[in-house]
Amino acid sequence: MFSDKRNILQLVSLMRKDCIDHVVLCPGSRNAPLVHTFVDAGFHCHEVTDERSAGFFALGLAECLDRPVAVCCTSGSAVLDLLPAVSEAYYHPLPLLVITADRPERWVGQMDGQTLPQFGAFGRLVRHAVQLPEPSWNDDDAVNAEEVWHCNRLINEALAEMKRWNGPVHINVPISEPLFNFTRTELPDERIVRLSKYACCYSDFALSEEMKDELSACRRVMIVVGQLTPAEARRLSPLVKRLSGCGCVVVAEVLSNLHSETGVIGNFDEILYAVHDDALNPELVITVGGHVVSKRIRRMLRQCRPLKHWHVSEYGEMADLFMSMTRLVECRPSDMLGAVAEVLADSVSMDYADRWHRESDIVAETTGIYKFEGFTDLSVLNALKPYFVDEIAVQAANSSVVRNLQLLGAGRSDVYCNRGVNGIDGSVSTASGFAAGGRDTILLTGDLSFFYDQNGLWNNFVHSGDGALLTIVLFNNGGGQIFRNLPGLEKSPYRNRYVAAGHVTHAEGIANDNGCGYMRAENADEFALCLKRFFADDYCRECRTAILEVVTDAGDNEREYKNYYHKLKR
Ligand SMILES: Cc1ncc(C[n+]2csc(CCOP(=O)(O)OP(=O)(O)O)c2C)c(N)n1
Repeated sequence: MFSDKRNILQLVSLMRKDCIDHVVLCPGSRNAPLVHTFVDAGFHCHEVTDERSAGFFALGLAECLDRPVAVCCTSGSAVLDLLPAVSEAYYHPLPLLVITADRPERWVGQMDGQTLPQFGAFGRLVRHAVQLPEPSWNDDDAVNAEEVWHCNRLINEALAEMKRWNGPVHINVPISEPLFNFTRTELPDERIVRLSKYACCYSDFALSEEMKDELSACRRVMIVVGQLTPAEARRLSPLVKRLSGCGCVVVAEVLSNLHSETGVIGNFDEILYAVHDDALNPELVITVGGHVVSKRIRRMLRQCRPLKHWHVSEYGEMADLFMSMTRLVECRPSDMLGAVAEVLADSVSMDYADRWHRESDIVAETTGIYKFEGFTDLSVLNALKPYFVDEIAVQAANSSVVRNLQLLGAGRSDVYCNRGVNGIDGSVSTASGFAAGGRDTILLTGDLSFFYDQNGLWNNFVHSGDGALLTIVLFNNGGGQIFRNLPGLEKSPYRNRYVAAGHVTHAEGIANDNGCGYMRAENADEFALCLKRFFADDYCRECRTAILEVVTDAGDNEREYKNYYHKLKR
C-alpha cells in the first residue's frame, strides 16, 4: 500500500517509468510517506542517516550504475546537508535527483519547526528546481485536474533537465498532514515526456569549412583530455589512438581513464617540470572531458596562449581554462574527435608529436628506474599497483592521493574522483555508494578526507556486509600532506598545525565501530606483512569492508615527492 499523497505517487510513478530505481533514503517523518512508497513500490533503497554522506553515496551509486540516482530527505537543515554533494554533481557532472519533503508553503517561516525556505535552496548549483503542488484525488474538479497536470509537468521538467545536463535537479515536495495514510494500492499511470536530444542533434556531426581551415592551418595540435567516465574513455579510445597516430599530441591524466596503448602522453606533468621548451607549445588546443588536475599544464597553456583553443562541451558550457578559447563546440567528445580525425588523417606533420613522445620516453625511463626510499605515501602507492586490476574500481580521494596516482598510474582499474569541486568531504561516502552499486572498490584516501567523511562507513551497505567489497587504503600522514608541497607556505610557522590540520588520530576505533576489518602498518616491514594478507581473497570476503591504515611521516613524504621530481630535472 502506498501513501495517499497524489504528488508523491505521481513522482514515484514517473521515476519508475524513467528507470530511476535506486533511491538513497534518509530518516525523517516529513519524508516518511515518500520513503514508505519507494520501499513498497520495490525501488532499490539504500538507508543512509547523514544527509551529507547520503548525497555522496548517491553520487557513487550513479557512477557505478552509470545512470541517475535519487536521494530523498526530510525538511529543514537536512536539505542543506545535501549541498556539498549537489555542488559536486553540478560540476562533475553527475545526474542526481534530489527529493526533499517539505511542509506546505503556508507554514514556512511560521516557527512551525524544522522549516526553512527549501525551494531554491540549492541556488545556481542545480540545473532545475521545482516545487510540486498538492493535488487531491478529486478528478471531477477542473481546478484540481489542472493541478494534477501541473504536478506531472513539473516532475517531467525536472527529470528532463537532469538528463539534458547530466546534472543535479531538485524536486521539493510539500506534504500536508496527515502524513501517514498508506491507503493507495496502485501508482497512477503518469504521462512521461521523453527527451530525445542526442539522436537528432549529433548523428551527422561534421566540422564546418571554417573549422577545417583552422585545423589544417595548425601544425602543432594538442588535445587535452580531462576526467572521463570509463565508459566515455572506452568510446574515445580508438579515436584517440587514431589521432595520436596522425600527429596530434594527446595529453591525458589518470582520471581520463585512457590507457597508454592509445598513444596518450600520461606523464606530461613531469615533462613540463623537466623541460621548458617553446617547441612543446601547441598552436591549436582542443579540450575534451572534465577537470584537469595538473596545474603545470594549465600554467603552461595560459602562458603560451595557443593561437586557437576549441573547447568541446556536450552541454555547451564556457570554460575558458587557458584564457585563450576561440571556439566552444557543443557536441559529444567522440563526435568531435571523430570529425577531427577525418580531417587530419595524415596531413599533420609528426614532428611535434615525435618531440613530445621523445620527452615522454626520457621521463618514463627515469621514473621507471626510480628507487623509492623508505616508507612513504609514494612507495606504498607504488606497491599497491599490482592490485589495480580490471575488475576493481579505484576511487581516489582529493588532495595528494589523486596527484600521486597521476604520477604512478592506476594500472588497468577504472578510476573515479570527486573532481567537480575537489572536496575532501565525500570520498568515503562516494566509495561506499559505488561499492553498493555492486562493483568491488578500492578507496585511496588521505587522513583528513577519511576522518572528515567517516560517516561514509555509517550506512546499511557497510553494516550489512552485503554486496561488493570495499577496500580502503588510508594514507595517514598526520594532516594535509598537500600543504607541504605548496611552495612558499613553508614560510608560515602555522602551516602544519592550522593549515594542514596536524593530528594524531587513528582509524582503528572507527573501523571497529562500523564492523570493518582493520590493519595498520607503520613501517615497511609491517606493510609488507599486511599487504598480502589484506588483499587476500579470504580476508576481503570475510570483512567485506576493510581498512588498511598506513602511517607515514609527513617530512619523509615531502622529501620523497621532491626527490621524485628532482630526478627528472635535466
Ligand atoms: C570540504 C573541503 N574542505 C577543505 C578543503 C581544502 N583542502 C584541500 S586538500 C586538504 C587536505 C587534505 O588532506 P588529506 O585528506 O589528509 O590528504 P593528503 O594531502 O594528506 O594526502 C584540504 C583541507 C577541501 N578541498 N574540501
